[in-house]
Amino acid sequence: MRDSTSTMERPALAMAVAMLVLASVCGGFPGASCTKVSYDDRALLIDGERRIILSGSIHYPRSTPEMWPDLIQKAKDGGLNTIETYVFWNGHEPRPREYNFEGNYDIMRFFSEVQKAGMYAILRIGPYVCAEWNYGGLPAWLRKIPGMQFRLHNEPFEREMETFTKLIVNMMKDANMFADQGGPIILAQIENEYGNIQGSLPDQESATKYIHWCAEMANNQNVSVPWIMCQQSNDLPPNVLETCNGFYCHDFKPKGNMPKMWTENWTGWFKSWDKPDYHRPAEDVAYAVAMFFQNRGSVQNYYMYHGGTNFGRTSGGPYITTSYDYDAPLDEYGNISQPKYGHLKQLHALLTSMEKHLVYGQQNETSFDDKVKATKYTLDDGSSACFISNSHDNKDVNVTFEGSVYQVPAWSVSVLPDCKTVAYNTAKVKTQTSVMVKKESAVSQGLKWFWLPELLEPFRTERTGSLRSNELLEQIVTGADESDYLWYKTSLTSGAAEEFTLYVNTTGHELYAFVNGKLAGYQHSANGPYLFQFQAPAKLKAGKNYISLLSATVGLKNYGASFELMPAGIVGGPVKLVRADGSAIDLSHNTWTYKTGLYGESIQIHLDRPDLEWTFPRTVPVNRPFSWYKAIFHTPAGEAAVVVDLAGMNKGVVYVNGHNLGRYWTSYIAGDMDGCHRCDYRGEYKTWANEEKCLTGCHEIGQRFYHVPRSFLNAGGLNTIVLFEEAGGDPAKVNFRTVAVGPVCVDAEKGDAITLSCARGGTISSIDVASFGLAKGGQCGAYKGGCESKAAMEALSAACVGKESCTVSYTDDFVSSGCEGSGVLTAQATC
Ligand SMILES: *[C@@H]1O[C@H](CO)[C@@H](O)[C@H](O)[C@H]1NC(C)=O
Ligand SMILES: *[C@@H]1O[C@H](CO)[C@@H](O)[C@H](O)[C@H]1NC(C)=O
Ligand SMILES: *[C@@H]1O[C@H](CO)[C@@H](O)[C@H](O)[C@H]1NC(C)=O
Ligand SMILES: *[C@@H]1O[C@H](CO)[C@@H](O)[C@H](O)[C@H]1NC(C)=O
Ligand SMILES: *[C@@H]1O[C@H](CO)[C@@H](O)[C@H](O)[C@H]1NC(C)=O
Ligand SMILES: CC(=O)N[C@H]1CO[C@H](CO)[C@@H](O)[C@@H]1O
Repeated sequence: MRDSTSTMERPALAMAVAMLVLASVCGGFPGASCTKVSYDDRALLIDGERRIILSGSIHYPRSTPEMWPDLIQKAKDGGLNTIETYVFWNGHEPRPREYNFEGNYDIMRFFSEVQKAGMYAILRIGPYVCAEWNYGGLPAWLRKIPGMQFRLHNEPFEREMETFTKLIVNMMKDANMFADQGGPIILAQIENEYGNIQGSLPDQESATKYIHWCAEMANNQNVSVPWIMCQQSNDLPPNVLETCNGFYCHDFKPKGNMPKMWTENWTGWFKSWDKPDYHRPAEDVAYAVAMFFQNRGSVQNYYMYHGGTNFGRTSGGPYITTSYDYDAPLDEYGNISQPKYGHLKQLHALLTSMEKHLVYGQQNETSFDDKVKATKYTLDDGSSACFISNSHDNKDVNVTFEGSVYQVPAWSVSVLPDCKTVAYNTAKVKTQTSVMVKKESAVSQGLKWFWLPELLEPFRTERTGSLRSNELLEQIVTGADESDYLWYKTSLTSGAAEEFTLYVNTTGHELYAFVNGKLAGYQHSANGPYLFQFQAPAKLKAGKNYISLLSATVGLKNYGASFELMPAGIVGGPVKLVRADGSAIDLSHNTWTYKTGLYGESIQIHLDRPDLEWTFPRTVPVNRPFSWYKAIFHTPAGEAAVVVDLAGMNKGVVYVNGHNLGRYWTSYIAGDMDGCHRCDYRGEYKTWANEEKCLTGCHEIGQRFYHVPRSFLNAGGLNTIVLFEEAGGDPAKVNFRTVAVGPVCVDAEKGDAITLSCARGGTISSIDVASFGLAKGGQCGAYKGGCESKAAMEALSAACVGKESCTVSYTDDFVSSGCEGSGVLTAQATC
């Protein structure tokens, strides 16, 4: 063990050492073109040149290797120069020293795809990553190691963390992935958002020792690129760089000689089963990014650029959905989400064109009031680039700057690459909105369902489990999170038949209770407290009786101080049989036997082994808990993304051709929130304190559609879908859909070229609207009213119908049609 206190006493020396490492001659790797990465107070220096970094997060396990090249290329086409990802420890090391680098965990393949695309990479090892990922990425088996305390100064945790960090670093080194080896990696991260929780940890001295140990350990890896820590202002070790996470980071001030870096600019927000969908308006994301660069930011990353899917058992929370769409510029399926993608792409192109001004220019600010200012970046050659920002929530302003008047709408930034002409305003979205629709595929017709009951008997009655105890044990530690399910079973002898209420105090997340093999009741906890008191009628017979409790988790907590200690399952109980008169039999200290997982999991039903005898009943049992269903289906034609609609099901897991697509919980209806009823991009975007806005899907199924990546399907062939339905549903309603562009809409002002486009494959079938004065915040596809411009309607219809895309200039004819108004024309077409 390293004595980290001695480092703390020598910050200056440590810093000098860090600088020395960064400054050391790069190379020693024959044949590779080595790139030196260093930094100053303005920017990262790549081979001595200050650069701006426009980065986007794509988490490799949340898509498939077949999707990676397309996602990375779309990020590049969208104007980014860097891809950032966390590293997912519990995915790579599911059991101690048993590693997985296959399929969507093939991290080396992901980094070579980034390299092939000619982009930089940011390697965020963590290995605690939060990320709405199961247990924040930490393996649950760590909890079985004696003396283990997560994210504090203790030998077991630091040893395991160092072992994994070294493994990843050495894999990257062996493949020459670091910049000085000719590879794409320009930054590496250790730990993650520790500063957010450090103050709430039980042992402050241990916490500070730990975070300094992290920095020291990371620097000892000699990776030749700077190590960063995000959200670590209060106790920043000397040899790492600090970065900011949040919806806005323009007011963030790094300490000392460091550039202003933003590792997580949240493009949207994650979804939970009980919540509607979050949307962060494109105007506001663009505002935040422009403000960041206006205020000397130079390294910025979109969290997420592509969110993707929580396949298998990877979603965290609990209660994070299988979809991790995040309202990102690339949607869950990897399709471009418009207008966000296009609106940001235009901004990236401008920022890139202004790069020299931003990182070398002399900065000069003019304030008009406390929320309106112009910033000018001037180079020695006299050329300059400017921003004018207006941070008022609802006050548009006219600014006189260098002799010209500029109208700057509330909550927006204008970008003037030559300090004269406004090339872009963050609030004026010129990119079309594309509404994606899910069209039912012909392959859904006549699906025939096979059925198999989950074999419950062994765990409900005689069979002894894998473990025995006189205590009611915590589920995460007991089962090491090998399955969502843990059986607790006990027996008792009764002198006579008697009626009770079975009472179980559990920390969640779900509980099924069986009395003598019969299901007595089911309950799940509410998102948040998770603790609940289960009650169900229980009839005992004279003689031996069995009480079996099946506890299920729905993704483990990933955030908060000591998040790992948040229990799951029936920790200590009590479990009681209560009589009508209130007297009770306490079963809490009975002998309980334990068994992890379902029978179907143990024989891997999802792999559809030929020796398994499915029944093919005339009427498939419906609303029957603990059922396995199977059907064969054809691959939908074409290239469009495929989803499966599970609206008729209840709660369970869905597999296609043996791939676990994730948990489904279609009986969970999203609640109502005020945010469903307001959407003004102006003003700070928040996802807490009941200040949400721009939500959709209140009162709708939390997640109805589940992504079936094309690479999981047999092109042109037959496929198998297997459902494990835990709570009782109806497979007859299951259908497959393909994702296509439906209605498209665009706003235009005089002088603009109006472009409408159906993505690959589709053509415009009709122009539905071409009007002035349509209310802002209306829904594309449902626009009505306004004052129609006949001329615009005719011009667009002539140019667009039957075409994949079309461009029409907004001419004077359009306005002379008798419409008064703002001059903003809205066009809506159907693909
Ligand atoms: C890092 O470099 C130092 C100094 O050259 C060396 O002593 C150390 O062994 C290296 N560590 C690793 C992990 O390569
Ligand atoms: C969605 O992405 C897939 C994969 O790149 C592509 O084949 C498909 O054409 C895209 N669909 C749309 C509507 O852009
Ligand atoms: C900065 O702006 C102020 C106020 O507009 C002006 O007086 C000053 O000359 C400017 N400096 C530079 C270097 O442009
Ligand atoms: C800004 O100037 C324009 C053009 O003169 C005018 O129509 C508008 O009302 C002004 N806006 C504000 C907020 O003063
Ligand atoms: C239920 O369990 C929780 C957590 O284990 C415990 O804090 C609480 O006191 C228990 N409640 C009752 C009524 O026993
Ligand atoms: C978790 C986190 O970092 N939250 C921060 C996100 O950004 C907002 C606005 O900058 C902060 O208020 C939050 O604390």
